[in-house]
Parts: sequence; structure tokens; C-alpha cells
Amino acid sequence: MRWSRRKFFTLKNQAIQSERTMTYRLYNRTGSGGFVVEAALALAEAPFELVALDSKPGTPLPDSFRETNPWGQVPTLVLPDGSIMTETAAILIHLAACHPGKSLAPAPGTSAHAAFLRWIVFTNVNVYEAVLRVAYPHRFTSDPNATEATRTAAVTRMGEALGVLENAFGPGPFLLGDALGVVDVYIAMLCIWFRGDIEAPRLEGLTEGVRQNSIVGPIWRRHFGDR
Ligand SMILES: N[C@@H](CCC(=O)N[C@@H](CS)C(=O)NCC(=O)O)C(=O)O
Repeated sequence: MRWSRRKFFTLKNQAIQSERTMTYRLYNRTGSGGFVVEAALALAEAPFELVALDSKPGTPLPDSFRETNPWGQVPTLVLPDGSIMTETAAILIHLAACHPGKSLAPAPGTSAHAAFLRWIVFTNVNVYEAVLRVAYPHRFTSDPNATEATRTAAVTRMGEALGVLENAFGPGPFLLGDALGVVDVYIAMLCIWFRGDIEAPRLEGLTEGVRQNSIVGPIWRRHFGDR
């Protein structure tokens, strides 16, 4: 009961705050997964406020941040109406739906959109999840001697998932065709976090296309430098 009341006030304050700004608010830290949400907001030409958390990639975020996201992760996006979104795939799907003229993703109801949904969810649950097992292996085993093996298995599994994406391309340079979309930006970010070694010329081409994009490129360099 005490918890519910505190939660209510937190949400109310956030709603009041965003009524003032009428803009998105993105919580991230430099070099972390909020990069792709920042890129999506920029592609959508949507105004947003960036809250950069003082924390290094690969380390837990400050405990106080759990008041905003109880799972303690970025990206966390506050929508213009004050409601909170987490989970990268859900955020990207939502932004694409809210900004249909900006080509973040194919039009809903088409086969191309079905492919977009398929691969963005695949990327989230198989590739991004593996990154967590590499960065925080102790969360995935209760055996303190097994953290390195957990990490190694995660890198292998991530490589297998990236291999599936490598074979999912059609003729275009990007996953779903000729035009860059948010799923490409998402995959490129995960590719540069991969610590293994696989033969993946299509993913390399996609990543280069993301780096060279005039809107996304500058955001990429602020987060990842020359990587
Ligand atoms: N399932 C989440 C994963 C997000 C995630 O792993 N974020 C990392 C940064 S790249 C994080 O916040 N790590 C801190 C932690 O897990 O304690 C999503 O899809 O957004």
C-alpha cells in the first residue's frame, strides 16, 4: 500500500513535468542502448530531452533510477503524456507507429512490416539478451566459478543469432531493403558490441550504412567514437 502511494506520486510528478515540456524524455548513458532510441527520435524529427545518467556501460545503473524504471535499465523513454516505456523493441515499434511519415519502419499490415516485427523482436530477445549475459554473467548462474563459461556461451549464442540475421537479408543493403530503418540502427549497435568473430559481410555493410547516415552518424560517433 505504501509502495502504491509512492508510485502514484512519482507518476503524477512525471505527468506534470511532461505536460510542461510536451516532449519525449530519454534516459540513457553514453555508449548504452539508448543510442538507438535517440537515433529513432532524430530520424522522426521528434523533440526530446536527453537525461544522461552518470554510469559506465557494463555496470549497474544507480539504484535511485529504479524509481523511474524498476528493472533498472536504459533505454527508458517518458512519452509526451508522461507514461513510461521500456524495452528497446517496444519503444522502436511505438515510435515508428507515432511517426508514420518518417520511414522508421514499413507500413503496418504489410509483409514488410511483418518482417520488421519478426526481426526486431528476434534481435531483442536473442541478440540484446546475449549482451546482458556477457556484461553481467553473474546474473545468469549461481555458480561463482561459472561466470566465464556463461560469458563464453553467450558470445557463441550471440554469434549464432547474428548469423541468422546475416542470412535474413534480401537484395538491399539494409535488412528490409534499400532504405535504412530503426531495425538496422538497432542491429548495427549490437554488431559493434559483439566480442566474437563471424563472417558477416551483409551485417558489416549494414553497420557501415548506419555509420554513414547523415542523421544517425553524428549520434553514433558521440556514443561509439570510431567503432
Ligand atoms: N531488455 C532491455 C535491455 C536493456 C539493457 O540491457 N540495457 C543495459 C544498457 S545497454 C542496462 O541498462 N544495463 C544495466 C543493468 O542491466 O543493470 C531492452 O530491450 O531495452
